[in-house]
Amino acid sequence: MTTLFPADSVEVLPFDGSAQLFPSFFETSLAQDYFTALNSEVPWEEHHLILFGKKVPEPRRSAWIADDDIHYVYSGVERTAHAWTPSLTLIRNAIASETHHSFNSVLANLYRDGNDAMGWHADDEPCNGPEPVIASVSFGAERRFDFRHRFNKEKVSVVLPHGSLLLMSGLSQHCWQHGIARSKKITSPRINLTFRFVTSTT
Ligand SMILES: O=C(O)CCC(=O)C(=O)O
Ligand SMILES: [Mn+2]
Repeated sequence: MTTLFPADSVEVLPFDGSAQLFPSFFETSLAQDYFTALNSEVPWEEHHLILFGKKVPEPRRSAWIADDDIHYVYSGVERTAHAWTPSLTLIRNAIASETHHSFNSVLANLYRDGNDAMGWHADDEPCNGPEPVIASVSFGAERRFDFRHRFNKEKVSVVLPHGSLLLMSGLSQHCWQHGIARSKKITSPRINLTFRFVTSTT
């Protein structure tokens, strides 16, 4: 059997699911071109979350991009899906052909600097299916990605390099939560794309 994967990959999770890191999935200069293109192509939005009954802005910019027939309800609100941009289409195609998985949507996140973050969560909504396959691509500043086991609280961390792919699958969303912590040391932006295959929730 031939594998289309780049030779060097590492398994990040010790058990209960898989998170396979391909540190240089895209070579540096292509990754830089994608960062620049995505920064201007993606319709970055400020979203809000309800924290202790108060509406607060999320500490990052984001945008939801999906195929035409996909509707997605997030916290009771239908999230408006944007159209695929040229770079997002190229990246989706590259990832689909290398991983042999298909993706019909992507959540794009822009962390402007180390003050932007993402809290502990798992991508385990029913629309993601029973064992979601999530392909997470990173461009720009390196950030630490933390996993925390839901039941025994074991922690595992990995730094996500510019141009890397983290492929999460199996029980990873059921048994582990993940997040990106704030870091005062980070002064430059990072773009993250999490490709998913979702079933419509409306
Ligand atoms: O920025 C990251 O690496 C994580 C993003 C993430 O977990 C998500 O979009 O669900
Ligand atoms: Mn996530």
